[in-house]
Amino acid sequence: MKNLAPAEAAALEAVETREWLESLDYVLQQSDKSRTVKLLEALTARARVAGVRVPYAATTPYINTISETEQVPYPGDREIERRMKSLVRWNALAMVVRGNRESDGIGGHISTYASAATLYEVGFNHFFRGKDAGADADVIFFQGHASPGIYARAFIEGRLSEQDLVNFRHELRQGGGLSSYPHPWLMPDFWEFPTVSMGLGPLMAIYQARFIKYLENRGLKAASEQKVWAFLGDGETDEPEALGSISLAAREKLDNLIFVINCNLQRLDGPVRGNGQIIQELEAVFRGAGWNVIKTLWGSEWDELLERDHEGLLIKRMGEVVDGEYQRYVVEDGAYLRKHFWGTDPRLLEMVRHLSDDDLKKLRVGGHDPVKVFNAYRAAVTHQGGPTVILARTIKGYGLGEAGEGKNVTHQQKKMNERDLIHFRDRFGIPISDDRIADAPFYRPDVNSAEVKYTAERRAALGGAVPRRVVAAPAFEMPSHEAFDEFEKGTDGRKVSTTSVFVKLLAKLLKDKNVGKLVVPIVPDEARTFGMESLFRDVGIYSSIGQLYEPVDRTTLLYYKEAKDGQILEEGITEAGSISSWIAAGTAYATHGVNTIPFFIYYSMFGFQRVGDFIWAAADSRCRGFLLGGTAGRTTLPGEGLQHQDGNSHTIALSVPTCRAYDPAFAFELATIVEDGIRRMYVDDEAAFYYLTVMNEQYDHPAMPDGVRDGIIKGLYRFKTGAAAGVRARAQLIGSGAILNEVLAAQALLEKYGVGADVWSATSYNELYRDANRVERWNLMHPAELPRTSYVAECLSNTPGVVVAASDYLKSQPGMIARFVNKPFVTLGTDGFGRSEDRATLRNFFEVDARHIAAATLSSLLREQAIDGHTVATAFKELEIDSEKIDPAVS
Ligand SMILES: Cc1ncc(C[n+]2csc(CCOP(=O)(O)OP(=O)(O)O)c2C)c(N)n1
Ligand SMILES: [Mg+2]
Repeated sequence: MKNLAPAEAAALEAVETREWLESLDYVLQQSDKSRTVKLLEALTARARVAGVRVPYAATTPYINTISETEQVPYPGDREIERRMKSLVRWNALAMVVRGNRESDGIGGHISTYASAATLYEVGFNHFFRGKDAGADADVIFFQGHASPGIYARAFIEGRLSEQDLVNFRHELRQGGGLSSYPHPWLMPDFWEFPTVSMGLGPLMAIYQARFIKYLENRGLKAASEQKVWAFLGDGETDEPEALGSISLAAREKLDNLIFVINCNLQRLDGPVRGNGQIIQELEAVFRGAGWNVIKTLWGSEWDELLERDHEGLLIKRMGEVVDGEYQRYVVEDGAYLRKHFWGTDPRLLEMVRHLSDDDLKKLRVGGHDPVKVFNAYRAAVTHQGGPTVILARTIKGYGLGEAGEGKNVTHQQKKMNERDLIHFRDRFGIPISDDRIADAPFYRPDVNSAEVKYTAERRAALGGAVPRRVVAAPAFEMPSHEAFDEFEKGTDGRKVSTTSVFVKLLAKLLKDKNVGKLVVPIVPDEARTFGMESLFRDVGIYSSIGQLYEPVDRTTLLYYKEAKDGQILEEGITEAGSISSWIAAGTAYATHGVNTIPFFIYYSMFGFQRVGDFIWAAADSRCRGFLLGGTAGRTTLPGEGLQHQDGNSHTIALSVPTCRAYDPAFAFELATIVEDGIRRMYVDDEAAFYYLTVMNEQYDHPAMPDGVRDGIIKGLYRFKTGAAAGVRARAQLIGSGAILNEVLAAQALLEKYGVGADVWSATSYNELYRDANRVERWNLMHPAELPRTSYVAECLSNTPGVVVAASDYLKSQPGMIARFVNKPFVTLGTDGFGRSEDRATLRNFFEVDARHIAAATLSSLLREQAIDGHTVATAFKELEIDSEKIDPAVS
């Protein structure tokens, strides 16, 4: 054709195109679809060899992925389901409207659920499996702001009372209320997973799906049909956590995972992508990552139009309208649609000539059509070999009409006047009379009504109510004390770090006959940092496909062993992913009825301050387990400098109510805390988890003194008594973690200046503070009764001399307990930015070495006039204290 005249060439091209298409039609008729795919692949490959650059298309046309011809008919009773859905819509709306009338500003959301109602109802009626389905029960992350709809359904099902709905967002009323969002902490029989800090849900869902495969591959859970459903907003996908691990889901072939993204094209302030198309953007991202992407964009009314779209004009038009414009169509009438959507081409206008403006307005989007949603879900649950994402197009505030449908303010809409309520009632056929409508009464059909009976039958067939949190873990047998015993004997002069003590303890627990299988070690590419590589060989690294290669270090003792039943979750460099695995494992006692005990060890600086919000969600989830902040301590980690040296984590840990944080110094302390922690979490069922900082300084560990077990757990015990006779003054020195050794050295220094000091180990300032607060509060509330004494006051108040406390963390750590001890109290700590330096220099810089501890003690004693100025001046000189040195806290 190269040498032909243009007209001739065009004619020939048309013939050629037709022939190719006819060939394709023939193949489509004769063979199944896979044959077509193979042919197209072969053609593409041949073209590539010939140097043709076939353009890469990450997206498909802006139409439904599942064509009408692929659909199966809807299996349910459409009419009953529609009525039920309308009632759920109404009660959800009434709950928020009434709540805000009664107490202005109480909040709640109407428009999110209004957009998602069909997505949920199809799930409830046909897919979501409840707890009675046993191992097959689904795991569902509900979109947090859709909670009113989930409550409204539970109300109609008879699981919640009218009073519960009245008490939405009034949790402190008599009998309790409904929490604003999914919070297992506040509604432990209802919600399973907190989702409302946006982005956390999707990431936790991915790791939950992966953890299910881990449990199944390790024989801790029967192989199942269980699915993890994560419902999220399109705006939410801007959170890096939401999309951050989608490649893992594809790599791990998580066909038990389904994301449903409610694409109402809006977020809080306005359109998600006014000038673009969020759905196409998400399709590209998920397809690129290897997900099965199902777009559900158009309702059944469009099928006939698309069928007549022989020239592809409609598809083209659908694909060129930006989201801001699509949003506009929601608020405009049919005439506007005719002019602006269809009117761009006379042939398009012709296609809809037979439709009235009203008809045009009634062409639904896919996420509001149960048939389309059902078929999308069906395709998702039967898809094998990878995760599925459903991009369901919906309308924010669907049905609210003037009160907010499609409007930018709709997310915040909480109030509706009588006219709006009447409009909504009429649109959804709610049987409430004119004279009552203004009060927005709840409406629950009779238990014998078709809606309630149908719904109950559907739920019974699918394994019972959803959502429901049930704890059905089997009885727990404590590990044998032998696993901890060794650490109580001390290291006999051998210098080891608390990190290696932990790793040794972990190895012992992994071998324990009671808990060995249940231990889940989790590490984000730091195993070698913590000396854990011996575990690679011993218990293997989990890999869903085993090991397809011979590891480079195969001949060495500690080779990199990946196995299908491997026990270690080596997550790679993702603290967010690792903590999500930790949450999945730490809540498995409820989600899966398995008492897994997760130990997540990481660089301590990259824990609370990097993934703190996940830790908060873990607490909300009633998560159990151990977090180990490795390489901890601002001055104990040398060299790494400002971004790595952690002096903060204990302070942040205090803010998490169910977190018990410890800074142990000695092997026996660590072993005692872990043993007690396992008992309290797994035997006594306490809803708590543990945070332990472990350090990499090596030193000798003494044997466990008698009678200190209780003090270790409570947070303080006297480790060593100082000289009492023949001394000029007395003092109480407190240390924790590696700094306890500096305190012990300071004790020796102080003896030279005639000061006899006792040395205390503070394993947990946070626990001491909580106890003291509890006691102080009791005393405040009971002014006429004998006051109680806090544990820390019991320990220290009647001891002689001043108190000096030093740690590798902020001064506020010991500072928290100072006011409960009726004595002069000096706190030393590491406020400020870290530095790359060696340990001794760092401790001098932050003034937490033995010299500064001794100097601070003498200084405090002088102020108390318990020692003479000359001795202190001499000591300062001999200890080389630079009184004018810069303040590390502000340098
Ligand atoms: C981490 C976080 N940041 C901000 C918010 C506040 N917020 C709640 S809903 C919302 C908009 C949600 O938009 P989208 O995800 O599209 O959900 P939709 O309601 O449209 O379904 C925002 C910003 C939050 N809950 N979490
Ligand atoms: Mg949205």
